[in-house]
Amino acid sequence: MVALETSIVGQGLPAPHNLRAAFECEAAIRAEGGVPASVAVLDGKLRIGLSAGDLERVAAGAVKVSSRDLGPAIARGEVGATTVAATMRAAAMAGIRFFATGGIGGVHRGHPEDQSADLLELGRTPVAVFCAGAKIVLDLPLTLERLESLSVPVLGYGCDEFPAFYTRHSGCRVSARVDGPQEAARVLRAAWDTGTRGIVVAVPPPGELDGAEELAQRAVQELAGVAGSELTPRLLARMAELSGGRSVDLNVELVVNNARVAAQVAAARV
Ligand code: PSU
Ligand code: MN
Repeated sequence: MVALETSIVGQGLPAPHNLRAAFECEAAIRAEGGVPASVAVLDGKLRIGLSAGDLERVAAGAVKVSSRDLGPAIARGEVGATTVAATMRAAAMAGIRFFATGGIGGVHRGHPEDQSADLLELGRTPVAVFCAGAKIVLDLPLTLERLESLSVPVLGYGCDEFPAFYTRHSGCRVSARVDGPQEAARVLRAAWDTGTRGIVVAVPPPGELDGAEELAQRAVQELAGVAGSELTPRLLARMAELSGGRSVDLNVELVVNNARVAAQVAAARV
C-alpha cells in the first residue's frame, strides 16, 4: 500500500491539474501492483483510501490540514486536505510504511522560524516519504540540517545530490545513495530495524524547470510579507504564474513519478 496526500489536491495545484495528478498517482501505483490510499478528512473522519467522488470533494474546496489541525477538522466535520505531516500520521495509524508526495515542506528562506511540521513528523513517525526533495522556494541547506538533527535519513534514489523539486540540482548532498527498488527496500528495512522513524527518499524529478532558481528568488521576495500555512500554497501559485504554467506540468509529472517509485520499492522483496 502507498499513501498519498491531498494538500496537493486542495491547495498545491490548480484545477484541473490537481485531480489529474491525484488520479494519475493512483493509477501509477495500481500499475505496479500496489494499492493507493489517498488521505483526507471527510464527514468527521480521518479517511485512508478515497473514492473518485471523495477526491472530487477535496478538489472542490478543502481546508489545509497539518498534524495539529487533525482534531479540529475532524470534530467540526470539515473537508480537510492533509499535508505530508498529517498524511504520515494517518499512514502510520493504518500500518502503511510507504507514502508519495511532490516535495516535503522545510525551513523557509529568510524565515528560519518558519519550519514545516513535515520535518518534525519525519523525526517521529516511521514512514518513508518519496518526494522530489524539498521545494526550491525553501532554504535547502537549513532544511537538510534540521533533518540531520532529527535523525532523518535523506536517501538519494539513484542520485548523490538532493533534488530541489523543479530541478535535479540543489548543490546539497543526500546522506546516502540507493540504486533501485531492492537496495532502497533493504536500506529502509535496516533503518527501521534500528530505530529510525521517518525517512526521506529523494527521487530526481523527471524534468527540469528552466530558470527555477531565479523564479524561486522572485517568488520568495514578492511574498516576504506572507506567513503561516498560507505561505507554501502562495509560493507554488506564484511559481506557476511566473513560469507560465510550466511548473504545474512538472509538478504533476514528478508526483506521479514518485508514486510509481514508491510502489516499486513497497513491492520489493527483501
Ligand atoms: N508537494 C507538492 N505540492 C504541495 C505539497 C507537497 O507537490 O502542495 C504540500 C505538502 O502537503 C506539504 C506542504 O506538506 O505542501 C507543506 O506545507 P507547509 O510548508 O505549510 O508545511
Ligand atoms: Mn510554515
